[in-house]
Amino acid sequence: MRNIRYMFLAFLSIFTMVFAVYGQEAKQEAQPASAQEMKKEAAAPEAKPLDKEEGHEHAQGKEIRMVATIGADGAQHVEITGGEYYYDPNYIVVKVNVPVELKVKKTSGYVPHDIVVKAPEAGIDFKTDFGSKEPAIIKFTPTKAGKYTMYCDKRFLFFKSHRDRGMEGMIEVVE
Ligand SMILES: [Cu+2]
Repeated sequence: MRNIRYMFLAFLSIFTMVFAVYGQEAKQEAQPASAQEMKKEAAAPEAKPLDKEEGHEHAQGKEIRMVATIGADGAQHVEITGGEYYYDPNYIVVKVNVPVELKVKKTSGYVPHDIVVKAPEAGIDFKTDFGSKEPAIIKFTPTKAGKYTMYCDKRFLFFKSHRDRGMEGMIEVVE
C-alpha cells in the first residue's frame, strides 16, 4: 500500500521536526542552571564571563540599541534578526509620525519565532511570524511617543515561553 508508506514518511518527518525543536528548547532550558554553577565556580568579583560555550553574545538583558534613520523613501528602515532567544537589535528608536518598515528575519534552526507589539493607542499593533528565508515586512506609523514592548509569544509544550527566556525588546518612539 502506497498510502501507508507516505503516512509513515509524513510521521517520520514530523517526528524529526518535533525532536529537533525539543532538543533545541531543552538545551536552552538547561542553560541557566549551568550558568549559575559557572558563576559559583568563578567567584571572581569583577569577572562577568561571557558564555563562550554557547558561542553567542546575546546575553539575556543585554541591550543592543539601534536608532532608525529615514531612508530616501521617507520611511524608517529597521532590520531585526530573531533567534534563540533574542532579537538583535532589541532596542529600537524611531521617530513619531514617520512610517516604519521593520524587516524581521530568523536565524536558521527549527524553533519558530514571531514578533508581537500590542500598542494600538500608538498605532503599533501586530503579531507576525517570520522565517529565515522569507523575512517578514511589517509597516506601521507610530503616532505617540513612548516605550512599547516587543516580544515573541511562542512556547514549546511545557517549556518556558520565549519571552521569559529573554526574547523581548523595546520600541521607543521619540518626538
Ligand atoms: Cu521565539
